[in-house]
Amino acid sequence: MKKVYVAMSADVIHHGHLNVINKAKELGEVIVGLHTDDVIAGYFRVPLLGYNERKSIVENIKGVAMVVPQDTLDQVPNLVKLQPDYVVHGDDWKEGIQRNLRERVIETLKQWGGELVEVKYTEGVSITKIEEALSQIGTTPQMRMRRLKKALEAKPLIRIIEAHNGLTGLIAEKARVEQDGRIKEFDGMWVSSLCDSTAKGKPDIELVDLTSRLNTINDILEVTTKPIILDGDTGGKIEHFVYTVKTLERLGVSAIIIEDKIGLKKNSLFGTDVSQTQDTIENFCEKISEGRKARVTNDFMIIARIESLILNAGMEDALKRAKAYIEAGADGIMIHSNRKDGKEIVEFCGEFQKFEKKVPLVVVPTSYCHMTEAQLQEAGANVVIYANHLIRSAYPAMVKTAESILLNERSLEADEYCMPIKQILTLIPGGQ
Ligand code: SPV
Ligand code: MG
Repeated sequence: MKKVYVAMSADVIHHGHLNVINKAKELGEVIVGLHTDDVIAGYFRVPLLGYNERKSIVENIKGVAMVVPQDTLDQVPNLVKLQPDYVVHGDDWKEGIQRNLRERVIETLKQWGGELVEVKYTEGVSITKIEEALSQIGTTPQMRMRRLKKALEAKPLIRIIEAHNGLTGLIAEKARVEQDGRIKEFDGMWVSSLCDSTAKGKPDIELVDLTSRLNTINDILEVTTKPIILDGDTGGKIEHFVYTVKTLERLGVSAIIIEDKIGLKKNSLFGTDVSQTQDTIENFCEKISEGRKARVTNDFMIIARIESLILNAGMEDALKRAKAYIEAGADGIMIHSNRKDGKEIVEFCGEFQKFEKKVPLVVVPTSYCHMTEAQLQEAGANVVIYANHLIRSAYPAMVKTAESILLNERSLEADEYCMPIKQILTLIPGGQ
């Protein structure tokens, strides 16, 4: 019996997959190389189904003899191991990044006289269309909440961007670029206290109360499906925090990050220019553990944010607190810094890697914005939050337009800064 190799993701199974498998079946015994979760997450998006779930579906397709993990996009390592007589693939990989992969397959097969067989791409199947349809259906609070933990399991680093209303939520949901054959998207949204307050014309001092923050969250929930991380400021009084946890979990928010400060909270990026007080380790640990007890599922995450570096309390204090907060049950740690060089963040991340008990590590590269995601991942970060960039880019653009109208006493000159009327009318579908 000839050996036939077929690589696939099989996250959303459709008749195109079956066409390829049927062709492969005619040629011999079919071995499916199933892309692992991190391959799909790295090149596309976090898979809807995990590897084992996808494996058991594919194993049960008639004609599939075996499923093996395909842990790179490149099939060559598996081909060398299995030495199949045939590789079967859709004929849609002759262009773009896939072209290179195709050539490598052909070259490798030559070593033992193997052959690439291409099946005509199945017309009418569009993963993008299927995805659009799925996003039209929407999500449930439970499904959305889980997506953050799933993304953390599937990817070494996830990227989050701030959203402070429905429109910025839609940008976070839909922004998508393709680069070197990889699809890049944000994995979720950060509802920043700074941006939520600023959008309401108020200072970032816990003045915007929970009810108002929940209105913002609700506007975002209504038009998006990606996970939400709430900037929970200090979390307030412990007695109040337990209610906040229950409310957020019920809504389908995935995580709250609370910072270890008490008294009148000011924004961390002021550093020591304003007076701010750090909470005691004991009190903050109690807040974390009471929050943990209040939640109904394990899917909701309580992430502890350490302000020691912001308040000049030192690296040792930051590390001591990280250990204590993890012991108290924190599902993640956020380390913040307002230094421009990023060195203390890299140092903290390095020490954090040595901990026996580890949880996902969150960083917010606002001050040290020269650092790339690759560098932060290399340092040991698992979540990177772009915490204020949509409001910071929108505000100057809006001021420029307003000033242009004042100067010219008409809007003609400002028109070039504005999107065409036709485009704004159809930006949000369903208005016609
Ligand atoms: C926020 O976005 O509100 C934050 C992060 O808390 S920072 O502004 O950097 O303190
Ligand atoms: Mg904040």
